[in-house]
Amino acid sequence: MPEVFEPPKSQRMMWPPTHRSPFRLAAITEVLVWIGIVQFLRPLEAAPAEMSKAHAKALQHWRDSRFGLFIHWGPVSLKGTEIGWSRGAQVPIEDYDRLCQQFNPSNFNATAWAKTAKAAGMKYVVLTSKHHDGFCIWNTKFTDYNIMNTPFRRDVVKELADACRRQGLVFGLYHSICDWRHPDYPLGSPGGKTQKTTPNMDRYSGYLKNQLAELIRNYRPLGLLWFDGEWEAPWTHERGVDLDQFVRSLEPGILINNRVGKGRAGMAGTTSAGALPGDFDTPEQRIGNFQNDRPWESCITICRQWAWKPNDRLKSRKECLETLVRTAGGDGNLLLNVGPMPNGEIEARQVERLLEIGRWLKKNGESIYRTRGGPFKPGAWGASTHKGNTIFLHVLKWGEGETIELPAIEKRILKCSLLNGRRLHWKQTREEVGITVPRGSRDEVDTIIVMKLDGSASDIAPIDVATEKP
Ligand code: FHN
Repeated sequence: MPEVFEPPKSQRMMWPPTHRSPFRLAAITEVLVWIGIVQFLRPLEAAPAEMSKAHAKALQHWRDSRFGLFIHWGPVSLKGTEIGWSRGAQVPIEDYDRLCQQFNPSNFNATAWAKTAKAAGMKYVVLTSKHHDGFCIWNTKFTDYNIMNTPFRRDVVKELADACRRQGLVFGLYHSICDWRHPDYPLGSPGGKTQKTTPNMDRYSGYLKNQLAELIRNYRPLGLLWFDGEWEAPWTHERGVDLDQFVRSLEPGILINNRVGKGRAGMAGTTSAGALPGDFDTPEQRIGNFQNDRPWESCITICRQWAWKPNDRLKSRKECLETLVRTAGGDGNLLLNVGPMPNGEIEARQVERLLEIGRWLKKNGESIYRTRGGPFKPGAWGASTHKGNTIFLHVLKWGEGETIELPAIEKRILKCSLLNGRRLHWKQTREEVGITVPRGSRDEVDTIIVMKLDGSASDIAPIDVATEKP
């Protein structure tokens, strides 16, 4: 039975300062009831075979999805500064922690967010449940520093989880292991550079597990837990292994990223040998390198900041599409981030950018969804994806001529055409493949060539393509 830890009253984040109940019996009763609920709701232990089947199915669906929406949101949006990192830096700690008293995103509409994600061609959504600043955007029993104690008083996690389910999207949560506000977590703001006076990491780990159990049980099915904030000293490999096992015991099919452990290689996001791997690697603010022996997902902001920032630089349609194509071409997923405004809306120009991507995917999605990366590895020329006996060439940059020349492949090419069906002239020798696309038939961003083979494209070993333009 997972430990249910109720921090002593003095440790609970009381906000706003509330009348302390004289009825301690009520508090004890509440804990006992909660223990009873946890015990009752605890799922029957899934046999390892069932666990692996549910998990393998979830991982394949996630991998086939290729594209998801990341959302960094909280009271800090009122300031327009970076979530977590601006606490005690650009924004004094006391001011930052009081922002929740003004947080009232009255235009928040979970259905609108979920419909935007769906229209963007995204198949899953990952929302920050708690970032490094400790603010909890759901109705948690384990701290008063949460959304229910703001003027808004609505459970954002519940509303978005329900909306995603109605739109057929997998719902996931980003959850920060580090917590620069919680008195038991040893490090504090700014940026983990200060020491708490009376830390208690074991007690904090109990708090972390209690909240994760709450999120898994109250908002199921939770498809994915995107851990972060694991890089600081208080978190250890052993705590990661324990947390990974704890979460999977509660939700056998859940996906967990590699940031549950201590093996992430910085922003490259790959997992060091021997480290706790989680289910996928997590390159950040960059397109991951070609890697088809382990799932990975690039998390990248549509602007520059993770949380809302007025007049932030918005990535162009071309940049977003190229990022998606190169990520899929590397055999990875793209988790594209928006930072909603303090009124609860996603900025209109960000919504429009997402809808532009969705319109592109409506037309070209067969070259992205349910594909694997390669066999021609990404390069200056572009990238390739494949499915069955088809290779999709995504030509992003052309040379002088009208012919793209690629290294030879051992499968025989049966046909080359554009995605719109227009047949193309091609030649195949033992040395190379050449495909001619008249200038007038090219796309300004991504010219997609469909190459049909006499066998499965996945039989072809990944091929490096000369880095100069074709
Ligand atoms: O510190 C966080 C940052 O705020 C953001 O949440 C990104 C998203 O993956 N992760 C951390 C930086 O690596």
